[in-house]
Amino acid sequence: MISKVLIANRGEIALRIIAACREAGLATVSIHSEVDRDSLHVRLADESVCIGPAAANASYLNITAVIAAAEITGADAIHPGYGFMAENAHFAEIVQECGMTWIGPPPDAIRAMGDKANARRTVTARGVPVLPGSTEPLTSREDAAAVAETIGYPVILKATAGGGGKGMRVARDSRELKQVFDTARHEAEKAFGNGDVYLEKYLTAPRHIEIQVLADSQGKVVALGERECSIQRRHQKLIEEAPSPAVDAELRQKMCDAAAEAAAAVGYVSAGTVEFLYDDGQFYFMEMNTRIQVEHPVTEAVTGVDLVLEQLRIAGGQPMSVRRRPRLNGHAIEFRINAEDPVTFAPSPGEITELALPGGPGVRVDTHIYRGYTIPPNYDSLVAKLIVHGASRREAIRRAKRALGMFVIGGVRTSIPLHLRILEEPDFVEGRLSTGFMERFATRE
Ligand code: MV4
Repeated sequence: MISKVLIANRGEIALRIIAACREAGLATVSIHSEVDRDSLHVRLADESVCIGPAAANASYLNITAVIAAAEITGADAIHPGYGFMAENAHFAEIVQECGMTWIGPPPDAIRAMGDKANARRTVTARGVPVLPGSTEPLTSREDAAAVAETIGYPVILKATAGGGGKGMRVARDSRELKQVFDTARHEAEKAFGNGDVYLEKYLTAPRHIEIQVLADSQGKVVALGERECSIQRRHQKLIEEAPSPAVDAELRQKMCDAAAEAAAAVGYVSAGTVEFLYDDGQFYFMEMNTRIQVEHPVTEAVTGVDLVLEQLRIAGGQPMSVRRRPRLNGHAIEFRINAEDPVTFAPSPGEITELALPGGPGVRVDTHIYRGYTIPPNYDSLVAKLIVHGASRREAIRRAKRALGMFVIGGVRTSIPLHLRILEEPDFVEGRLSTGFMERFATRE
């Protein structure tokens, strides 16, 4: 059992974890950098420790400082949130070696999924569909060209140690493949300290559909349905929804079974997400995110499951409270509200001079900002998540327009106007989504 949780994060997710700890009757410790002294996660936790300067490397990513904060305050568990050290298997091991509970998956499961080529091989062995491609890292341009000839162009080179869109290169023919092979290897080596790359058939306009899973230490794995996350720009998601307009009950069952197999294949425990590409009736495993995700609330809305509370239960050794895959209730959509220019996407940090949050039926806002708060330039630009829930997708869209129209954030530019424009887009309204949506949307004006 655990009794005091240190939250190794900041922003809205730190508040979300504090909320779950309160529900579970657990004490909370927050950590903060020097620029985050006036943050709500500091005020709302039972205790808080300053762990270093603004730069994330010196504070939220400083293992020694985070562990020391836990030791000093007597925390017996650490929740990493998302980003920062959430998928750092080395950190997870240190937490455990220090006698504390890691509120997340086993370090070996993080590692198994962190190596993308290994993840591909591991899930394939369990019958999970993957795109045609190489099963071992490519050794040379000739090796790459030979694999590409057998599967056909276009192909995509991906870094074995990559993920989330970093270190990828598309080749439409053998000439392009020869050109990008060395670049891809060099980039992977520079970005991840590992130059291994593998190759897959490239889909030009797929949907990104992911499955939420929960697994407990009793060996139970439950898939909680999908989220459609196709609306993204430069691998930053903007809008996520559950269920996906493209998924019917039969496909959902197949994808949930595949996701549960993928999780079981690596001995997964805790909340996780299995990402698939979907195109023309077929789905293919892409990668598994071994953390709670930004967009988890849309799954909470349609399943009624408190995913962070389940993470706490599971980490404490209790069985999850979910017996089988929940029936989905209605439709939920999340809008990420960033402090950035809605046209250029340039960050727009600064003081929040005015704030009015929407509410009412079917509206949830997860945010850490308040009037008078200054958004520092050092971290990501997410300032709020609006989650709307309705009986149907149409009702959710109506509620989104109402809530975004009543959302007041003064002093910084935000993505609210962009979301209102997307909501008027016929392709969005009709659910005709793909990872190319934002490009089409941006270049048509
Ligand atoms: C792909 C792909 C098309 N074909 N793999 C991007 C993030 C990383 N997880 C994998 N990604 C992709 N892999 C094959 N074989 C297209 C993407 C991709 C993408 C995926 C999901 C959401 C947005 C995306 C935007 C561009 C490319």
